[in-house]
Amino acid sequence: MSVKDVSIDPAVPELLEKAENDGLETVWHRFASQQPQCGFGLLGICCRNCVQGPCRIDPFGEGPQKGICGANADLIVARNLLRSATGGAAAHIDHAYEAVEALYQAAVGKAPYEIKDEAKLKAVAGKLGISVDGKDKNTLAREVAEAAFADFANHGAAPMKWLTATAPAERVETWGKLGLLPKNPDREIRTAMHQTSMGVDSDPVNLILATVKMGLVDGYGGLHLATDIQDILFGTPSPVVSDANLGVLDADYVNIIIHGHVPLLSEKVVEWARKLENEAIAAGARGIKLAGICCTGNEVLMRQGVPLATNFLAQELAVTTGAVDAMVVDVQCIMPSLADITACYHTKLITTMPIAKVPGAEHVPFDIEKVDETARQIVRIAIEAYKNRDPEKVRIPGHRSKVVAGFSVEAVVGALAKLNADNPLKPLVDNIANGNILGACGVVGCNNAKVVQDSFHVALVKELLKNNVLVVATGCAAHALGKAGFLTPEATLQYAGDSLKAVLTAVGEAAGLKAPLPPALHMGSCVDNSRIGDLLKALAAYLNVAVKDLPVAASAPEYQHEKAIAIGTWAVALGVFTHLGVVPPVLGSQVVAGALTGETAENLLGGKFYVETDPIAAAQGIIAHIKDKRAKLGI
Ligand code: SF4
Ligand code: MSK
Repeated sequence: MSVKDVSIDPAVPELLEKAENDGLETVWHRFASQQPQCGFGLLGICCRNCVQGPCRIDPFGEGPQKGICGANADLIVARNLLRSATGGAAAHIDHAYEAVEALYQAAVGKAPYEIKDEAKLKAVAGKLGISVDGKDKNTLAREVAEAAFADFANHGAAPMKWLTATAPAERVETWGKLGLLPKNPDREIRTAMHQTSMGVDSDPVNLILATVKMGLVDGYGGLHLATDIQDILFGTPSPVVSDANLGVLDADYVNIIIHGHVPLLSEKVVEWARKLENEAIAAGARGIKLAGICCTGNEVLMRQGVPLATNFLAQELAVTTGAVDAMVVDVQCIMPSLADITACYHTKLITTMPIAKVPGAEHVPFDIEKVDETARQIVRIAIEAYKNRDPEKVRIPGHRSKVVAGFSVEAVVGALAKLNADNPLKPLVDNIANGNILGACGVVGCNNAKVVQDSFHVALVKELLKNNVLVVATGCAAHALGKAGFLTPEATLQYAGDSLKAVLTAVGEAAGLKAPLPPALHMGSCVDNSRIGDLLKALAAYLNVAVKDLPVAASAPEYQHEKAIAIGTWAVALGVFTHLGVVPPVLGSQVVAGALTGETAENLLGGKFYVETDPIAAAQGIIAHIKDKRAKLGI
């Protein structure tokens, strides 16, 4: 693969050329130098779970069929998969836990955050069975935080409260019958690590069921918990207009990029960047521009209107512009190579979390009680760095696209309420029932160096829209669609099939937008996949069917992270047909691959994985599934 042909984002080849001229290596160069990748690893049949190994199974049946301890391919693949899902869930749960701690500290006056969304606070409290009567917002916030802490301290037999309070009742019953209801998220992670250690579980089916359970730990102890708490603290998103792609950087300004996943510090960096504009002007700039990468980017886009710089694969190239004064990172999806790239420019790489340090970066520790001081210090480091910027090294690609983001469930229902105030979901459901909207697909997840950047997201979505399938998007998929111009009213006119276009136009007009709703609705970050789950729950409840019966699907076309494996497993457990555009490392075991993509998953859960590496074929597979569900519903 030529490194010039790695992305459909027009900013990428321009900056790759600059990177090469500046003597830099990027993710794509390293991907090329890793070829060919290990076939055992790709199939999932390599085990390092004890020091007798590594052991490898010969996929052709001629060499060893068992590891030294006797583990066969099915066991090794199943064990590796559960460990990946556990890694992903751990990341989301640690994130959610930090948000809960912040809420608690804010509620007791120890952290300088205002509780911004009292309505959401009351709604969450209500779901948890906490009485809201006569309580001020700090008291109620403390009680909600304590309810979350109680899940982490749960030593009894009751399932996780956050799950039973937020998941569809029909699902809770189904998972209960299968013995899959998780209790304490921390304990589930510990148990899964134990279960997969050498000489414990050797039953691949039992391990697959544990993986499904880990998906539920992720979905409710991670995604849903994080979204709820972040909305309470920082506000539930509502539609906002901004821009995407590296053209949002401006050579005349101090440019600060915020990157990672947890918005606790980045919200404050945004606040302080706005407060310290004068210092930037005194330093000779025209002000301060902020831009986001990965899911921290999505968080501050939705709530603060901060533009998106780029998604996962192009994070190094953002620095290569030579115009970034500080890249502030928290956790997850931060390439270790950023330090090598920032070393070639004046850019300050600032790490902030104790578990995510990078040699060569400046570490400014996030301390919740002093978060204002931390954020102020970070902005001042950026302003100082700006003074050292070398204009000769600056090249900002001219590409930027308008985006409309921030479609929380509350915002979607709010827009629909303009059509039917008493029964907001009715217009949506009526249009699904009459076929104007064929169905819906959540397009989510990462970039992956194995896929031409953004190409799968865009080709798949184009095909779905043409066929009147409404798209909702999160994560780096949402960035990809934003950069390619799919998050705008204009995209509805350009890409949506006629009946979908008519519906989106009617809703947009009724909502007072004077334009159609975008055909792909930006619903947020990776943890905000919980919003998609909530929307499905509401639609299923309205129709009095199970989520598994809805004409919907999910797709992670370019996923790379373990978190995506956990999220995808949660989606399947919810009953959703879940497409993967990159082959997961399970093909070394027919038992595991077959269970996840075949009748076993479908019979037990109603959902299953669907692996297809061609975007058009994938869209056709999703459409066929949606039509099948419609036929079964008799619509
Ligand atoms: Fe080999 Fe078994 Fe040890 Fe894995 S656990 S490395 S298969 S001996
Ligand atoms: S940031 S997890 S590359 S979506 Fe959420 Fe993007 Fe995937 Fe990271």
